[in-house]
Amino acid sequence: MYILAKVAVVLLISLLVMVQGGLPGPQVIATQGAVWPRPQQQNISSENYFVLRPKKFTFAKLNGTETCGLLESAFTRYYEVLQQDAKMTRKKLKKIALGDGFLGYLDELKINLTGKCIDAEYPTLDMDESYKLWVTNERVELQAVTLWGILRGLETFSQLVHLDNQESFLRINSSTIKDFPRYKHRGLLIDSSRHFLTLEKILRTLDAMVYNKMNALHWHIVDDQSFPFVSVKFPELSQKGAYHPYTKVYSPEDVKYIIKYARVRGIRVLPEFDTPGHTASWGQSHPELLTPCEIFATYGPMDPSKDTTFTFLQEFFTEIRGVFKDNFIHLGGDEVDFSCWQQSDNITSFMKTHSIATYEALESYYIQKVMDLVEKLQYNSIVWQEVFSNGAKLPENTLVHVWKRVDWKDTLKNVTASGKQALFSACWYLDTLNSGGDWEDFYYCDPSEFDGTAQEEELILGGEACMWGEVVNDYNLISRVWPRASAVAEKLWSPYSDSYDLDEPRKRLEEHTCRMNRRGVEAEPPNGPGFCN
Ligand code: CP6
Repeated sequence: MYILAKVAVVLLISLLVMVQGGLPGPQVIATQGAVWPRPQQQNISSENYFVLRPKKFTFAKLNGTETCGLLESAFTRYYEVLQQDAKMTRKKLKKIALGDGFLGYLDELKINLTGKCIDAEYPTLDMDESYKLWVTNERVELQAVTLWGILRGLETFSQLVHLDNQESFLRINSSTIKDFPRYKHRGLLIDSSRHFLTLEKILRTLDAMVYNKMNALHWHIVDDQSFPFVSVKFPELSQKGAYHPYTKVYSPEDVKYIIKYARVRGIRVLPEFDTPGHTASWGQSHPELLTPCEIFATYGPMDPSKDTTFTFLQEFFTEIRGVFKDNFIHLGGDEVDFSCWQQSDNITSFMKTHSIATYEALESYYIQKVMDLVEKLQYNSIVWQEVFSNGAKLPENTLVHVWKRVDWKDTLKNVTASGKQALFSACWYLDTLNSGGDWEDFYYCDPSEFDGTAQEEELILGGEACMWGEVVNDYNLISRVWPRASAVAEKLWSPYSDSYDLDEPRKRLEEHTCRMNRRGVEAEPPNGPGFCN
């Protein structure tokens, strides 16, 4: 009996292996021609399709559509993407008979930009990124009011194009898409202070952001460890504060290049000059800015008791205003260590004469002055949540950036209940690593899931995935961020979903990751074993 059972089991297993064709298949079968992040409304046929002939294909402006360099360069970029995709087709099979559902060749996409095309324009928090896309028998057209909407629509169009099952031609299924973002601020934080990141990796990061419809690069450019930003007015800041005064710095040309590269792709660049804490590198050349700590003979946070601190910052941010043209700047304000202020007799007497009772109030005094001076420079401020919880009086359009994981729902409630606008990052830390599949943790977390009224929920403008740089440099930046940040990108763009079943996004992310790989982004596999075409 026992032997018989054994034989049966062996036979059964061999049968299974034969049916399987020997190799176990990939665990997650990728979708084909699915869009990431998922559009708000989409109707994509699985049977009816067009064939795109890459060499013949053009973007054709509808009568009346204005053009400008930004639009033309976007056409060039996406034309290149299609040529790249075309390289996957197997030439031998080109003459394959086209089956049922073939609707014809798709040789042009009509571009209908109903608004203006302006090369000098910068993307803003309030830009309109909505678009409509028809790829049907009646109409093959991309329509948007703004250039930014056209850019998002071109990305979607390029993702619909995929290799057919026989890998012989580029296929695009008959589709109708109406799309717009759920949140207007969809950001990624990179940290170039803990490790220097080269221009090249920052540009690749911007490319990947485009593929994920992210629109804000939060550049945590300086911190305690290094000051790579080259100031024209205060060159000593990077000369003394960078890891290397010539090779590990961002020259004014580098910064300009990054901002322009981002701008033409519809991405805002928001620098963070984090103060009064996290400022040790400023002290390498300007120790007078920092509070001397009496006990350890070191330096602490910026010294709020001296007027010269603020005159310096006034001059510094005046230069910054001319470089970073977005309406927002991130002023930090997080994790201020009060111990040094506590030790300082000078600070103690300053607090007495100004009737400042607590260190929280002292930080508020400091940051309010900084917010006031950047407001005079026509900047709106973004600040980390401590600035809010310490009770600082925030100017009208200040955004409070919620980053602490503990009690984040309460924090969002408190911020929005007080009428302040918020950005969310609390569960989107890319530096916390879980083996494989941890994009799902990011995906399960949704900023709207706090106990707020509809009006309070409206005050959440979006969020950011955060790639802090303590253990991340040029060599692992891209693969650590992507495709994990893609999960955040979809939370911020696509309609709300409370489903615990991630089967659908899992397959789509599998395809999206392969697509990013093809486009030169070294994204890591999100779902365990598998392969890309
Ligand atoms: N650096 C700065 C950091 C962090 C913050 N500010 C940080 C703190 C905790 C975690 C991750 C990052 N590395 N300047 C807090 C906003 Cl878990």
